[in-house]
Amino acid sequence: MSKFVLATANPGKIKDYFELVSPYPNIELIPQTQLAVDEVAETGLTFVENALIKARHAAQVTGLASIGDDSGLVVDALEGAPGLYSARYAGIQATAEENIEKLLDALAQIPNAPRTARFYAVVVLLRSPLDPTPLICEGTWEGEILFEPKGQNGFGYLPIFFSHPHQGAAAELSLQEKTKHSHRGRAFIKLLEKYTHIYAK
Ligand code: ITT
Repeated sequence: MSKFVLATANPGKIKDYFELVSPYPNIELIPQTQLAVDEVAETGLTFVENALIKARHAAQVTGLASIGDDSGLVVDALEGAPGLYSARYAGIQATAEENIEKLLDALAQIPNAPRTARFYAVVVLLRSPLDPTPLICEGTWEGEILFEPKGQNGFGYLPIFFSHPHQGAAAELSLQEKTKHSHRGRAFIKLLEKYTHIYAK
């Protein structure tokens, strides 16, 4: 049995990971919120730096191996914004609705803006806080920004994301469909394969 603290406080991410790990009975993920791990400042300038900061902090506080995730929505017409700042695009305490409104407004200011975008995730695995060889995998999910929100499922920017693999609005997908093709799903499955190959022999 391999046990990891999941270094996120985002309930939407936690649901995704529980779904993704469900076919693997030998992997146990414990959300950091159940282990009294506080949130750490995300001071990195790249997704990978922030994922490592979160994973290192959770490993340090709990003494467990950890999995960290940093992710966001990258919109081509906005030069990659909201990107690294997706969670706090409309302010530190911004709701998903406020972030969506700001993004749609920003795109509306650009005449004939291309709507292409992608979700991006980096997932890292640390065996200890000072692990010098973290496992690092990334995943993307290609799509386009809709003109208005559609669907009720999931979290964050899903209601304005048209998923190319599904040809539909991402917030209309079931959790199973979403995780199969999402940035997080692709990154995490690669990470599990790498982990099994390197450590779990
Ligand atoms: P943790 O740092 O505790 O993990 P967070 O929400 O702050 O939670 P990030 O800094 O990685 O995490 O921000 C990612 C943001 O990008 C997230 O809050 C959403 O707004 C958006 N996002 C990432 N993955 C998403 C997904 O699968 N569906 C919808 N929105 C997503």
